[in-house]
Amino acid sequence: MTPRLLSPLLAACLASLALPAAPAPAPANLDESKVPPYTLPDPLLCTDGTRVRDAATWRAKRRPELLELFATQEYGRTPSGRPAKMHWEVTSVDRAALGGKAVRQEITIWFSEKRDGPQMHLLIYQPAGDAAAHAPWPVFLGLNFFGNHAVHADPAISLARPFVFYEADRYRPAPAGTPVTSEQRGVHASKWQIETVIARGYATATAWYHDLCPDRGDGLKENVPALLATGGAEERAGDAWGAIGVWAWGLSRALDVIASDAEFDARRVAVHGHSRLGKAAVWAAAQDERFALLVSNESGCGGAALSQRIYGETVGLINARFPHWFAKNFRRYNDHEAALPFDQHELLALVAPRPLYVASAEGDQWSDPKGEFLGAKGAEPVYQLFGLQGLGVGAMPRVGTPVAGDAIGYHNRTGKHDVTDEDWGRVLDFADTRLKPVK
Ligand code: GTR
Repeated sequence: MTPRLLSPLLAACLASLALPAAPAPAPANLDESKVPPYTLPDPLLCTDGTRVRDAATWRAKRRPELLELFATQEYGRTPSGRPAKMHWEVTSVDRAALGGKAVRQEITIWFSEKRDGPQMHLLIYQPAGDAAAHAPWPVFLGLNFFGNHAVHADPAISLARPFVFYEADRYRPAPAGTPVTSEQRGVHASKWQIETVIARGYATATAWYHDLCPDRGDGLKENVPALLATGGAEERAGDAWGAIGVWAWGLSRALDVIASDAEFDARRVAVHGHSRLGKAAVWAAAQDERFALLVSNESGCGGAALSQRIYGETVGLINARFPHWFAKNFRRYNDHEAALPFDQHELLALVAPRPLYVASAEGDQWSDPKGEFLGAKGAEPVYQLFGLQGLGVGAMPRVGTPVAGDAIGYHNRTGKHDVTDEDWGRVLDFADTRLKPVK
């Protein structure tokens, strides 16, 4: 569990914020002129009023304090480390996959000794052939929405256990017993760009997020949260984890497995995620310093976007629609964002000094592109403690113009809520100079 580090005064203060009796949340604001005035908390100001002036104090004092606040007030506490009986096995390998360009591996990770118990299916592609001389590979790791078979049309990818099916880009619960069919292969291939990532000299690893915890109201009663007995969405303790915490934990378990394979460079694993899975990636990178780089793609509310702007999706709206995503304590801040003892720029700051890329889309105002830019910008004072400048720009760049300083990159592309080849191109350019082999 994360350590208990809050001052008794702050803890008492937070506990006194009663859980409201769930009134309907205020509707979303999408008008910049209606963003209320707000003061962002200073990431360098400790709860005891002292100021952080160096990286050592940040690490020893302020970073653990913020982690504790995010755990207790937003995402819930993360059980520490991997379960004692976790084990894994490579279930398939093809050294000439994708027409000889890639090595494809599938690995099953069981979270207990029970082979019929909670398990996650990891799919990894890495460059093959002559390129193999460049191993160990840096890795992009991220969870997927629709099952591993959706990230590429490769017919050899095992089909996920189904309970959803797809119509073009949509999904809904399938009638019991509906099989996943091969037409669902590759439906999200454009969001993964696997050939491109491999051609650029990276491995790419993914698992279906439902393997960890199904994304529905009662999902916290299944798979990993059931194994660890952390409680259902309504029954759990106020600071017990929600689904985003479980997904973030799963990313760390995937990293455990990747780090055990000498073909991958455990010091160069980037974690990435889109939307709700972007929120999970941010929380994973904030907690687990083994992740060498973070990519947040339109992670929005509860991800990279500032909560206090109250623009697009809000704390109240997200908790009403997804009561299983965050800790129950987060509901204290429904329509009450000013009471938050932090804002999301401080979550991004927990990634420092590791490189961070925040990607937004102009057509995705629900995720608040400006709030995401300001989240990245607000993390800069912590990067500066490490002698890094951060973004290197003062104002939000024009749509379609990426910016990148020594440690933080940002773009706001045209188009809708999605992950596109443009997003990947910018991210790979950023990673190329920041995930260099460590000599
Ligand atoms: C939306 C939700 C967002 C985002 C998105 C997604 O319905 O409001 O927070 O997570 O789903 O994951 O695609």
